[in-house]
Amino acid sequence: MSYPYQIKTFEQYQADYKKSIENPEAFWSAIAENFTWRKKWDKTLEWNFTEPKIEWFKGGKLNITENCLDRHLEKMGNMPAIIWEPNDPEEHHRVLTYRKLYEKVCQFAHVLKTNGVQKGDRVCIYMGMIPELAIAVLACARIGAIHSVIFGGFSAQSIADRLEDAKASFVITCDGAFRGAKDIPLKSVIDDALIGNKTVKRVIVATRTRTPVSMIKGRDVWWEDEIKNVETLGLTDCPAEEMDAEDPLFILYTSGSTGKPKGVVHTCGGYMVYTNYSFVNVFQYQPGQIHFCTADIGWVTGHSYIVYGPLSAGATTLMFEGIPTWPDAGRFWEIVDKYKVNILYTAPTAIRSLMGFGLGPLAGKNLSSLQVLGTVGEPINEEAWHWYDENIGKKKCPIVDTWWQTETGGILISNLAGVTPSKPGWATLPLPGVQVTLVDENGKEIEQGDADIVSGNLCIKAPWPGILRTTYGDHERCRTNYFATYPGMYFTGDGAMRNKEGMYRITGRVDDVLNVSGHRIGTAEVENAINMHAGVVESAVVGYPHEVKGQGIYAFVIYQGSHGQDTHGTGDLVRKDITQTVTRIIGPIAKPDKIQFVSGLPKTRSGKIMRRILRKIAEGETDNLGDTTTLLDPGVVEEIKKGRL
Ligand code: 6R9
Repeated sequence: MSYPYQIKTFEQYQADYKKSIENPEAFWSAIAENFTWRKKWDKTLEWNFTEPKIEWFKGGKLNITENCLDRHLEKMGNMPAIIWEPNDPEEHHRVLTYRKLYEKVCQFAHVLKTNGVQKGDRVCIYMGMIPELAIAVLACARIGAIHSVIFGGFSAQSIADRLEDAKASFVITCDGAFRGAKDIPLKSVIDDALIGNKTVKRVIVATRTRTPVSMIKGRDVWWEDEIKNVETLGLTDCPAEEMDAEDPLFILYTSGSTGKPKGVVHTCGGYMVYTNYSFVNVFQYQPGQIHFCTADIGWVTGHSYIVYGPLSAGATTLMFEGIPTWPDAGRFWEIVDKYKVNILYTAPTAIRSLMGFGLGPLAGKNLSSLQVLGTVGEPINEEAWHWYDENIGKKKCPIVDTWWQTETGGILISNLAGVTPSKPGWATLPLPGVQVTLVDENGKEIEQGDADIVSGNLCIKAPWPGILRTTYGDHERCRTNYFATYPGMYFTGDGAMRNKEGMYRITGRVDDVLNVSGHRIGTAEVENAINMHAGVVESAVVGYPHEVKGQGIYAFVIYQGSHGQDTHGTGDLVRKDITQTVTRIIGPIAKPDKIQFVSGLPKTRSGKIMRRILRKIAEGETDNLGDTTTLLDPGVVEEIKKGRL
């Protein structure tokens, strides 16, 4: 494959950026020409950010899997598409060539069809990181079913909420998943999630861990049996469904500042073009290179940079089932060495956690294949950046700091590896087609003037092809969440700084969303879960700086337990109960790191919790709480300060 739209020099970046802003339609339609379309689009872009309504490649017909699979078969059928490294290093790895992956996707697409899945149906996928997960995703896309992948760490309750919101009629899962020393009973979690569910007709279960499962007659079938069945029927090639460019491709649930997670919807045409374009340019992918993105496919990073971006570019993508610290903290480096990985894309939290093990785990690992390093998910602190640069990249690999979101589909702000300048801690410049700006609280754009650095709320002024189109089943929520705060702009929820060169440094969320180990968690979600505990009267949750996770979760809880539990001294039992409740309702990723019992929360006279004060206390800045005179009971602040953990 060649990528005529791959930017090679800084000057070209500047020229392309200019072109993309002056005439976005001409710019993106020239890029879209490089893909396989059943029918070309009539209109490249139609949009307004008021409703909002965004349509890219309007009238175009395609199937994304023809771009990820079929078009590579003739010349690259024997090239590895997916290399899979199992959790247990002793187990044999698997390689799926483009030909093999194509066959497996077609076969499983037939399984979906024979089980009654139709175009437009929502299929929930809850699996571990095995090749069958990627196969399931692509098989859905092949027949036009809308996949919604749920990360294996979410609880039955979280899954139930998502199944209901998506009105999913099918579930694909595994008996269990291996993650480090753990064996997670996925099917059993699904069984719990399905209690009371009215929409799911069938559950397809792939075998992985041999954990005992209960298969419900008439509802549950084994993946392997179904494959045998389509083999017996002689079903091999499966023609791809013709999709409209604006037909939904997938739903991915993500946390916001209020309420339950929302289902971000991406569509076929724009998402394909944008993930491919950003993959090829940010990582400067060269044919034959091995790309290792360490994310889970349950997050957007896995969707865009393990599956769709790399495969649409004919790349070799490495998929890892396990975790960075098992069986020891040298696992990533062992994988890099074993497969001669060229591009490593991971999260700051993983880097910080591995830094903590020192250089021992690197001993004897040959990392000389590495050419490009990347980070994503949260701001990277300079110490971690330099450790990554010196010890992993040996100072010869550009590091791309890629800022983006579930809603953006692909990377929006990042340096391009070795092509545009990098700066530790800075995501740097927007990609072509991305019109970034900073605004103040009133939505007024901030001018740079003579200032070295300005800061504000990060917004985007015009659509790029990968932008979300709606939130599933609730378009109004999409409008109010992203397009109403600053009319005429997409508001990211992040704050950022900009320097004279026009580079951006993301400082973190400015709304009530936490970022724990690169995972987005809404404070309201955690509070609702804590409040489910019978003894809890009220709670407030804020983030605080955490050495490894980036942010930790600090909960202030008013507790009125029965049978005389002591919450003020050693209320550790109660803490454990509350933690268990959160794990049940959301999943282990949302567990509070600290729970402080309080007798009251700082509230305004109108009853609003003043989180600003709690945040400061959690951060340890107790001397500088600002104005507390508007509080209903200023005395409560003194008590909370004293009891700080
Ligand atoms: C891709 C992904 C999005 C939020 C985003 C921001 C934070 C992501 C970042 C970053 C600083 C980076 N974030 N990349 N912050 N520098 N390079 O992570 O999507 O899970 O939706 O999270 O993550 O706060 O708003 P998602």
